[in-house]
Order: sequence, then structure tokens, then C-alpha cells
Amino acid sequence: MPQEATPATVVACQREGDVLVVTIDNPPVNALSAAVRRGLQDAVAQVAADPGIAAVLLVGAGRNFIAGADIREFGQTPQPPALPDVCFAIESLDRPVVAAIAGAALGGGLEVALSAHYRLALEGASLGLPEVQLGLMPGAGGTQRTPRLVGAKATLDLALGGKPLDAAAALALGLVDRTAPGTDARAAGLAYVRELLADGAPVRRTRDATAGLADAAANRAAVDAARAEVAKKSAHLFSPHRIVDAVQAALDQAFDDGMRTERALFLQCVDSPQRAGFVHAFFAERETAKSPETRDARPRPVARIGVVGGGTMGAGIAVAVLDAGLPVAMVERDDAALARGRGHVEKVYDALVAKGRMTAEARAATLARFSGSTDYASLADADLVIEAVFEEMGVKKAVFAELDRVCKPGAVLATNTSYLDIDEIAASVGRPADVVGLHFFSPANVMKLLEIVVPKQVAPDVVATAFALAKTLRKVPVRAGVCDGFIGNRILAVYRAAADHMVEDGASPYEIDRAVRGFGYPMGPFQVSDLAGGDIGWATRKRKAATRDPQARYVQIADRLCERGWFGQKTGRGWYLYPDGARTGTPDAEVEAIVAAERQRAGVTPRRFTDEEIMRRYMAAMVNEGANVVHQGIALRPLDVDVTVLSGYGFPRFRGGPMHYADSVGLATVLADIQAFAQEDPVFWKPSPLLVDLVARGATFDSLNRAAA
Ligand code: 3H9
Repeated sequence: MPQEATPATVVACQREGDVLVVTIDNPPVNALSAAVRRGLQDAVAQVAADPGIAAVLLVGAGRNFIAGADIREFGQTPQPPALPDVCFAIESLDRPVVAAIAGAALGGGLEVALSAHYRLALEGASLGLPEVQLGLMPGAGGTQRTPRLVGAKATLDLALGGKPLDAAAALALGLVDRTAPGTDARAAGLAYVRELLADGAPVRRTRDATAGLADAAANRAAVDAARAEVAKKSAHLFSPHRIVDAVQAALDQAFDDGMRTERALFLQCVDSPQRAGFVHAFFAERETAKSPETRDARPRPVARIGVVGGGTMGAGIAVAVLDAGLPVAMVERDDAALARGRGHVEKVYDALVAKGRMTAEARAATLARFSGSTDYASLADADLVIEAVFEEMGVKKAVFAELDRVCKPGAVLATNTSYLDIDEIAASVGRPADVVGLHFFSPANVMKLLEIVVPKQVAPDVVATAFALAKTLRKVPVRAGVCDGFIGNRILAVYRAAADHMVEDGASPYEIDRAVRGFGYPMGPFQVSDLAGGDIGWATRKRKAATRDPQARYVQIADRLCERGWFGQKTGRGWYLYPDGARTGTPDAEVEAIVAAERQRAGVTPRRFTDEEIMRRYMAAMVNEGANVVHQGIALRPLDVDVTVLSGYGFPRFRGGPMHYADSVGLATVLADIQAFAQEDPVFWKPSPLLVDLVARGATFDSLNRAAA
């Protein structure tokens, strides 16, 4: 039985002579739960009552200082003491308080550190205000103390960007007073405390600091610039606007008033649906990183990786591997193809050097880990090989036959296929238990999502190896079963079809893209198609033509564009026009004319759609297919669908993913929509049995997430 967290177990106070060492010990990341807050409050009381204590040292046990507030507590009844009060009490102590930071001092963790009178950051420390990534804002003085120390611009950069600083950057900014080598916060902290005591260093409260407020004009300009930037880039988001308001309050108001303003704004963020969406996404991503196999099996060691295929995908995968610091061996069928593959890889690093984001030496060192060959024998010592060749079963099987021949026993053989039957590929080799799907998204070195596709015969430790690889490559893994399109592309096909139906029924592609952007997506589906290349979808449609249900509605508009060679950005026109290589498209009257002609051919009398109607259908299609994917066991839980669509398809993170969104709308409402749409098209709009069952039981998708936990 784990020990119950009490203030005394999660915050340990220990005397080192006249120094009280206060250790926050709340695994896994020392989050500031109610027990920790009470423990810190008790520590303050102990100092106040004991004149023999000359100074206080705050440290975190384990790898982190404090990762922030306990995110699980938001949305529940708040338990006293509130963190701002704890911070105020620490800062108010009349003897020096030092925070020695190893690992993460994030959010509330940095706010606790800012309440100390002196700060020391060790090697590898990471200091930041990431609350914005959770739909929140700093709520324990982060927006009030930080500007007093480092000014409004640096504060806004930290709180709006959400990216942490390392120790050196924090020192350069003035967020910490000193850095120290190593990771032993207690030893380095004690040495620093001794030095401060020997120097007679005074109590120095951040709330009284004035350095950051000195340049009033610069601070004002920073707030104005941030406000304009937020209005432009984060108009959909709730918390960034409030962050700017709070930092402005730090400039305009006395400390105590500013704290009250911050608190009020923070509580608005806590209550916002966006906070619930972001926090759901945070925990969902941590859940998808685990699978039944990662619990039961140990990953095989992976030090050498092979990639077969040097096209866009293969090269992108090679770059992802190189970026993770591993060596990669590429195999292509002939010298010319290999040269192109190498060229794709080099281009990525050349661009980084040109932008000043990588030195020429670092580029050379990275590429030194890349080797290429036309001989499969070069993969003989690879621990894991990823096949990324042409999407055709015969071609894939030929590659796997070669891998079967040359790879050492125990090597993991992965395919990057997006829709082929991996069971069939596995069955074609003599070691089916070593075959797994690793479905990367393009560009593979940038996109976060990695679908780990689990065929029938795969060994659990091969799946565990795939998850370990995802971690090494800093990808977001989601476990998927074998089916056409796995989780992501299968759902995409359905909501994209719903969009096509709406176009034929009267909505223009531009209206749909606008509505989808209005919902929070960076791009609409027709913009995405133009970016990816319309030929890709066209090839899939042709492949599926023979097996398509003749009863199913099929909209031909996209085919009409493709027949003209209008594939999108790369051909200068698709759904949009891209004159002179423009990256943003402009609406095309000729496309509208083609759409009108196709409506006529299909015998449709066009009608108008509001943005709300468009999104109801778009989301209903997405949610219904998401439910099917869970119902059929392709996705383990609804949260796996959420993470897939969030990390691979641009779904707005603040909405938590389609299944979380459906819960927030109400599943009965979503089902009623589907049933209403089914009146027009019962073949397309078939309510998922899972959705029907959940509505009948008055249950939510989240209940399935919790049941699986
Ligand atoms: C805040 O502070 C608001 C304040 O300003 C105002 C308050 C009034 N709470 O990521 P990992 C769990 S908002 C609860 O895999 P890593 C996580 O779920 C907060 N749990 O480890 C996982 O659990 P499990 C601002 C948390 O080493 C385990 O810890 N702070 C929290 O890759 C390990 O997590 C942030 O936004 C939490 N705050 O990375 C920081 N954090 O094992 C959020 C983590 O059961 N956290 N868990 O799946 C992080 O960025 C990373 O966790 C961190 C460690 C970098 C710290």
C-alpha cells in the first residue's frame, strides 16, 4: 500500500545546523498538492516559531524542484491553503530563504522559487511558466513577481510562450541569482546558504523588487505589443488575453492589488472549458504513451536503426532518428535514388544552417551518423528497420523478404504503411512476431504523432520497443489496431466525406474551411488537401473504387479538379489558386463553377449552411467514426482517438480532442444530430453502436477512459 500523502510525508523539514532544509517530496514530479501546500505552510510556521533557524533552504526530492500546481486538482473543490498565500508566507519570513533548483521549476514551482529570497539553478534546471499550455495562467504571483524582477517583456515571453529556460538563460535574465554545476541541489544549496549567511545577506523580497519596473515606457510597449500579438495569433484562446491583463496590472497596481487581479483572472481560467480541454489533452498524451505491452514487456535495446526508402517519408524518418542522436543506415534500390534520399536529408540540415539554427560543425557531426547503401546487407546489424517504400503490397513484401534474409535475429521489422494490411505483410516473413507498424506523419521529422500499429502475431516486447522508440524520437505514440487507415486516416476519410457532401449540397469549400478555422483549426480540410497534394487522396479513392458500397454517396468534385491536374500548392492551383508560388491560396471562381456544375449533374438544389451547421456535421462525422474505432478495438480508449486527432490532424488542443469535445457538447445531442442527418442519408449517417449504448446508459466517453485506467 502506498503511504498516504500527509503534509509531513510530502514536505520534510530537517535541520542542518542553523539551516532548515525543506524538501518537497511528492512523487512523481513534486506537484503542489493540498498536502504539499499545507506542508510548506507548516514549515513556515516552524521557522517563525524557532529563532534558532538562521536560514531556510527549499529543495525538491528526486529529479525535479516542483513541476507546478497539481493539475488534477483543478475543477475540484479547492482545498486550503491557496498557493498564493503559501508563497506570500514564505516570502514574508524574516530570515533568508533560498530555493535550490534542480530539474523542473515550472508554473507554481517557479512561483514558489520566486517567493524565496535567493535562487540557485543547477545544471539541467528548467524554469518556466507553462500554464498557458494548460489553458491557465500563472496564479500564485507569477504575473506580479516576475515583472518586478525581469520586466514585462521577459515575463510575457515566459508566460505566453510557455517555453522553459535553462539555468544559463535564467541567470542571464535575472530570474536566478546564480548557477551551479551538478544536480545535487541540497549540497549546492547548502553551500550557497552558508555563503549568504557568512556575508550577512539580507532578506530580499521579490514583491519589493523594482528593477524590472524601472523602464515604464518599455514595459508599457511590451504589454501593448503582446496584446496586439495575442489578438492576432491567439484570438481563440482564453488565457493569453488574461495573462496580458495580469501583467498590465503588475505595472499599474500596487502588489497586493495586482495579486487580487491575478487571482480573479486565474479563477476565470480554471473555470473555462479550455482549461478542461487542455488538461484532458495533457493527461491523455501521458496515457497513450503506455500500453498493455509497455506494462508487461521490456523493450529490446535499439542502438542502430535502418530505413528502407529515401523518399519524403524515409528521409523524414531518417532525420527524426538523427535528431534523436542515433545512427541511421538508409537503403535505396540504386545509386540515383540513394543520392536523392541523402539529398533530402541534407536539405533539412542545410536549411537549419542557413537560418542560423545549427552550426556547420553540428550539421557535419549529425550527418556523420548517416550512412547509405544499395545493399540490404548494410542492415545486418540494425536493431530496428523501418520500411518506407512505395505503398503497394507487392513492393512491401519484396522489401520484407530482403529484411527477413539479412536482418539479425531479434531485429524489429517495422513498416510505415498508411493503409496496407500489416497482418499480411507479417505473414509473408519467417518471423511475423518481429513485425510492427510505425505510421509516421509527413514531414516525419516535424509531426508529433506516431501510430504504433499492432498486428495479430506481434510479440509484446516488439510493441514495447516501438513505444520506447517513440520516446527516444520525442513522438506522441498512439496504439492502433490493423484496419484501413488505422485510427487517424480512417476518421479523416469520414469527416472529409461529410465536408464533400456539404460542398455538393451548397456550402462552398471556402465556407467550410472558414468554419473549420473558426472552430480553432489552423487550416480547413480543403486547404490541407491543397498542402498535402490532391493526388494523394485521388489515388486512395481510385484504389477504393472497386470496393465502394454502390449505395454510398460519392462526391466527384475533387476528381474533377484532379483530372485537370489541379493538385494544390505544388501545381499552383487546387481548391485555391496559388499565383507565383504563393503559400496562401485565394478562392477560385473556376472551382466554384465546377462545383456548381457537379451539383447540377448530381441533381442537387444547393442550400445555405451556417458555420454552426457546418461544424455540427463535421464534428458528428468525426465523433461517430471515432466511436466506431473504439467500438472495434482499433483504438484502446476514446482518449487515444483524441490524441491521434490532436497530434496528427490539427484539432484545436483547447477543445481536448473530438471525443472530449463530444462529452462537453453532450453525447445525446451528438446522437440526435446524427439521427437527424440520417433522415437524408441513412447509408452515411449510421449511429455508432458505442455512441447509442453510451447515450442509453447516460454515460460519457470519459467514463470509458476512466474504466481503462
Ligand atoms: C500551475 O502551476 C498553476 C499555478 O501557476 C497557479 C496555482 C494556483 N500535476 O510528463 P511526465 C504527472 S499549472 C499532476 O511523463 P517527464 C504526469 O501525469 C501547472 N501530475 O514526466 C505523469 O503521471 P503518470 C504548471 C503531474 O519527466 C508523471 O507526473 N506546470 C503534473 O517527461 C510524469 O510526468 C506544468 O504545466 C502536474 N503538474 O516530464 C508542468 N506534471 O506517471 C507539467 C506531471 O501517472 N508537467 N504530472 O502518467 C510537465 O511538463 C512534465 O511532467 C515535467 C516532467 C517536465 C515536469
